[in-house]
Amino acid sequence: MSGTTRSSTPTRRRTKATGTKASVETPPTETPPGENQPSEVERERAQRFYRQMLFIRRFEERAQRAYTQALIGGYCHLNLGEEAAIAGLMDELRPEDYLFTNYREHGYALARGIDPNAVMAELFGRVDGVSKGWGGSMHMFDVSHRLLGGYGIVGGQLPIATGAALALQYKGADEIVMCTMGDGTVAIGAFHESLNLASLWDLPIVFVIINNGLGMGTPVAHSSALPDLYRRGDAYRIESARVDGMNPDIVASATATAVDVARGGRPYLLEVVTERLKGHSVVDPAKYRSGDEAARLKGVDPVRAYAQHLTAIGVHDAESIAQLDAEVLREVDAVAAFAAASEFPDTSTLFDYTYASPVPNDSRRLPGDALYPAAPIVGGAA
Ligand SMILES: Cc1ncc(C[n+]2csc(CCOP(=O)(O)OP(=O)(O)O)c2C)c(N)n1
Ligand SMILES: [Mg+2]
Repeated sequence: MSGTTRSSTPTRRRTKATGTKASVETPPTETPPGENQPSEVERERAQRFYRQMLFIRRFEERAQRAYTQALIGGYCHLNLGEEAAIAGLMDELRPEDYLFTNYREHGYALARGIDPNAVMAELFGRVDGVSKGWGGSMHMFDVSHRLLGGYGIVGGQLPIATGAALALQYKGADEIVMCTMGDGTVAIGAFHESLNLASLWDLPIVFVIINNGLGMGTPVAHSSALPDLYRRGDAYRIESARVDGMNPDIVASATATAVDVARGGRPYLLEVVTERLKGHSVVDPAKYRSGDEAARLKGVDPVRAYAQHLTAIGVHDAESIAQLDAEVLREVDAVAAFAAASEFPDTSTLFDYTYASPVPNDSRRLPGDALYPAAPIVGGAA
């Protein structure tokens, strides 16, 4: 297991930009039994990571099943393959830090500590959901856990997250913002505007690119003129790095550095290289993938790889891994049952939380209502 060296958290300061440093880390080498045994703290963290990753995996598989049973509607994007990235990233945030992410967000909500019942109930569109059933898969929002969305517009979260970081700086707070996005997001204008301002204003924000190789069906090399996405930090004097996102220890170690920089008053750009094991959303059969690519993916699984690693270093064995899996599956079954038993919101409450305060000309049109109210016909029959 790779040790994570944490520098002590600096107080908020204005630091000079250090330029881009790329560090492509390699997976940790296995430790022969008896040598360099992990410390108790490392064991606990490894067990926490594994449980988290396994829970996300089983939760997402359950969501996929529920979708095919028409218990979930609308869009639904899963974190299958990104479990290690999520576990490592989220573990380095303090509870009071803020997270903005995109529509591929269930795992983040879970790792942030939101009740899994509320996450699944949101997918089912029920009143006990984290957004009261009105947001669905893409729009989870929970101020108490400092998850400020869930955005369906690619890149929509970036300017808002940057503004939140400005607010924190303005207040002199010690909190930071983390804003995650996909590889397909870096060509959006808001990416450049946000990074530019974050650097000019020394904002306490970590931008994270979850590079799963694809924006829907488009490979990175076809969408980005500079496929080394972390190097886009250069254009804005933002320190950056690329890490292997298939191992939570490596992700956590890189995140610790990024978070320290942000808490010190400079933005950071972290590219986390991971895999999307299934289609873009649950209804995408991913036919654009070649046979070779599909075969390669069968051999890639961060959850399985971490289980093997933990078995090799003596943190788990085959029996404890199987027991844990059974336990998690039971929990996820209970979560799905909770969601199915929750009520649908009443349509009369549909607009209650659209705006924080009343807005003139607020449209209250329901599906089926006329787009424009019928205008009186001048000179028409009475
Ligand atoms: C502004 C905008 N353009 C296009 C879309 C349609 N769209 C939804 S997801 C997506 C791909 C984004 O890929 P990436 O940023 O890599 O995230 P991933 O889905 O891989 O997590 C696109 C083009 C959108 N939602 N918003
Ligand atoms: Mg992508």
